[in-house]
Amino acid sequence: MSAPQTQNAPAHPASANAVPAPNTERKGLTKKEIAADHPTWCPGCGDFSVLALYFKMIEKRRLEHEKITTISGIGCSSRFPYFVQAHGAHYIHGRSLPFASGVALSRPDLHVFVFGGDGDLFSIGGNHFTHTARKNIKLTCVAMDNWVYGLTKKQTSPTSPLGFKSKTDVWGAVDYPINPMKQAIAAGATFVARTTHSNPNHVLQMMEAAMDHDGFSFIQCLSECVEFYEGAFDASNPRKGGIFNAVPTTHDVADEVAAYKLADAAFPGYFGVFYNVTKPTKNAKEAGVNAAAAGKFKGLKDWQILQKTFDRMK
Ligand SMILES: Cc1ncc(C[n+]2csc(CCOP(=O)(O)OP(=O)(O)O)c2C)c(N)n1
Ligand code: SF4
Ligand SMILES: [Mg+2]
Repeated sequence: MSAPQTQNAPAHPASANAVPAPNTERKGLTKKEIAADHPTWCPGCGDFSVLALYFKMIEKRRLEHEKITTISGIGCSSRFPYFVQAHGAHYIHGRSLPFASGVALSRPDLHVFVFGGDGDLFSIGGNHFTHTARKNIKLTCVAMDNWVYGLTKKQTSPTSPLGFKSKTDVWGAVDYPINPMKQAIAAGATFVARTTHSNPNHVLQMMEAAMDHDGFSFIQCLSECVEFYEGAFDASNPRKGGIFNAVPTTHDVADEVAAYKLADAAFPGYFGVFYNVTKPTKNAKEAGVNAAAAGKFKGLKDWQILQKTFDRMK
């Protein structure tokens, strides 16, 4: 039986991390209050759209500054946290996910968002992507995929198509690109969705659904680099003569093989939720381990627990 594509699987009962509750006491934040520095992206860059929709989601869901964290690596897209007036970190290239995992596991009251580029998440950070997904750590990871290294001025990225001419492949890329959707499904991500900067309502819908998911949620968001890969995504944009194919309503989001088949469609492919299942998160499992350990050491001070541990090692 197929489920509606935007329907979220119910939260796991043992979940340690909650979806941030909408703030009902304080005045909701406005875009003006959430926006920090003026974005330094090139005029027309797709990244503006992703940022605008993130602001919109914070406004719409009445999230508080202190209940979200925005984390990134390095790249044009990874400048993201600079532009958000909330807690966050612009971390090391490719290392946003391990940093974000630490935040998510130690602060169950927050929702952690990671924004990164195709190079950041799938080249230097590819290993971290796989392991964060398989551990099902509750956070949302948005890959702002422009099929190129933008910040460093046009090198081939892991998602650049065959034949793409860049500074590292002057005669055209010869390496087969990776497919982020297949990569995420195969790695064990429990929520996998695809969207594009040129469809703002859809970006917002996917971000909200990802945030509501209890587990590792991944969104591939096509985000055009107008400077180094102009027109890359025209075939997916009806305003440029392309076609925006929504995931068929008959698609079963709990069917991993069906999700993989959707991911295999040739560009422009499909947009929407490909995969959405509920599995215990690492957050919930670790909380269980911690609670069991705390029960054993009831009434003891921290130094006494430490002493006991050292004594056991003798
Ligand atoms: C450890 C390390 N290696 C390489 C770099 C150089 N570098 C910075 S950003 C980047 C790639 C950016 O591409 P992507 O992640 O796709 O982001 P975009 O700029 O396209 O948004 C590279 C190779 C770096 N800053 N640190
Ligand atoms: S170089 Fe490309 S990705 Fe970077 S800000 Fe400019 S348009 Fe955007
Ligand atoms: Mg890129």
